[in-house]
Amino acid sequence: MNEHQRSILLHSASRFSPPPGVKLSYGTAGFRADASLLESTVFRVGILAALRSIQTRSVTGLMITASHNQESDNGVKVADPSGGMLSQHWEPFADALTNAADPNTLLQLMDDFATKEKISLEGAYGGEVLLARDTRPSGVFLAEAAKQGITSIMGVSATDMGVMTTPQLHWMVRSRNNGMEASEHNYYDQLSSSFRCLMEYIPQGNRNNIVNDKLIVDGSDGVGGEKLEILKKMLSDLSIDVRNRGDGVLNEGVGADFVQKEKVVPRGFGPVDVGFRCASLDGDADRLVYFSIQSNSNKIVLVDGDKILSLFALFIKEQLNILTEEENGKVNKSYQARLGVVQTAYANGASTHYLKQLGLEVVFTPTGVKYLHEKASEYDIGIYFEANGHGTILFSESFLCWLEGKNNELSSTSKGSEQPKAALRLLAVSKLINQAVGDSLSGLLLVEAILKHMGWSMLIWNELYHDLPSKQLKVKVVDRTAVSTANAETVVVRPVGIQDAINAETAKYPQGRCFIRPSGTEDVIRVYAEASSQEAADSLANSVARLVDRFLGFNATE
Ligand code: NG1
Ligand code: ZN
Repeated sequence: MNEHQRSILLHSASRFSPPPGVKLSYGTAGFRADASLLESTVFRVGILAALRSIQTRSVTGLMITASHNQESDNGVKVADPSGGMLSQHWEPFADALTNAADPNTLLQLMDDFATKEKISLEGAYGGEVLLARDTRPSGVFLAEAAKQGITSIMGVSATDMGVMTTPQLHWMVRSRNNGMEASEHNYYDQLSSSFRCLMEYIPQGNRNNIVNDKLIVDGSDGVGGEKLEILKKMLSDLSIDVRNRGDGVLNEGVGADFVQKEKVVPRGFGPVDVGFRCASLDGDADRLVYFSIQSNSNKIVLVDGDKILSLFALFIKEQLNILTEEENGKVNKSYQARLGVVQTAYANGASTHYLKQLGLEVVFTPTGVKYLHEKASEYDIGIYFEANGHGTILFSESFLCWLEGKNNELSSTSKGSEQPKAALRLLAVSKLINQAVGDSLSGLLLVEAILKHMGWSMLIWNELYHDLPSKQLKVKVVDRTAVSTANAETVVVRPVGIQDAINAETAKYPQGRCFIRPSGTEDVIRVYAEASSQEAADSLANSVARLVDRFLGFNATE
């Protein structure tokens, strides 16, 4: 790098010293920690996002959020030019950059990386980073640090989008790089118009059956509630009551993570809501779960990411079947779209069984949307979801091209038949669903559209299959990196011996399944157990948590 660039960086980096003794790592959701520890990290991630923009000659994104974590935490992650997560081969550089002890070490790292990755630091290319934050108060000073980091790279500008949901920012990055307009209004416009298109093609028979009761949404007191308020004004076929719009404490007793893990009624909901369709978003609105409230109880019936995935898969399969159905005595075989479903070990066993029995190809990846997203992109239509409600649908360019062509051909030759409608529905889904990243707002509109299409209540949807009872626990350990896993996190390879002990415990329970893995976002080992009854799942999870403590806990002797 030239002297001018060097002096700009030395000057700005000296104002953002890393807190002593803190080592952070770019996990499944970027860097996360108590907000007070993050200023220098966010500054340095600003630098990283700028370098990535220069290297790819494209717009990148920087999002400041700690999603479902408590309000005092914050985090930062980079959106790649595709709108997806930062390319994995940049993660070690992110770690090294954030943990560099002083400005000179930082510059040396940058020099080495820039040479290796052929990134010009001479200001020759005008890069751009879109920057946004969730509603956490700490986001304000962290966004300033990010701007300083981005603009300390010559030729790169920071465009502050203000308060956005994580998926909105990813959508904007993707749209900008596809040469499309990418304002917040464009986002609402695309979602609402594709939703209207799906409404238009609801089968005649189901029109009278329309599910017209209102939907109540828990905004987790985060950014999702206020954005949904804007979006809902653009929809005429849907009545939405938004609760927890930001007047209470973010993620405290509310939100998708709370609802999915605790399975109890979130704050702001009560007995008057019994019988209604309810949904919860998380703090940055990239997760979505549905639920209904049981009468005379604070328990909920949870309709999680696995069931949203099943609903989407069912609908898409139905449209594909219509498109390839026999017409005039011959099967339309012009395009065999590969439809794939991607899950993680957290997917309820009953959902996997259901999807396979529909004849779908189901594959597994480790936890973390970057893995699911990558796998899903191998299909013409790849649907992925984590049980916690994070997921989306990806369409291949070649399939969308074929669909456009099919639509043009059919609209002239088969007017009024179901085939052109199926093509239009799939095209509308590809526009409604956020293909950059899981998005609770677009996911919610797709769920609502499909329920109306099917003429289903939430009760019928929930009956697609019955979840096996499950239990999740977390165990604090001395060093979570002591655990390493294989086979999409279903088998522990280190520490030696623990997997045999888990197997022996699991074998005691009918339909038992259990695995452990180190969390990528918290300093804990997570335990997941499934069995034929809730008592059995609880008991299996507890026994395995004790095993984890014995092998890795603070009193472990090995
Ligand atoms: P970790 O902390 O690695 O389990 C959690 C979620 C992931 C993913 C990330 C990112 C569970 C069990 N894990 O990761 O699925 O969503 O956060 O937000 O829900
Ligand atoms: Zn989130």
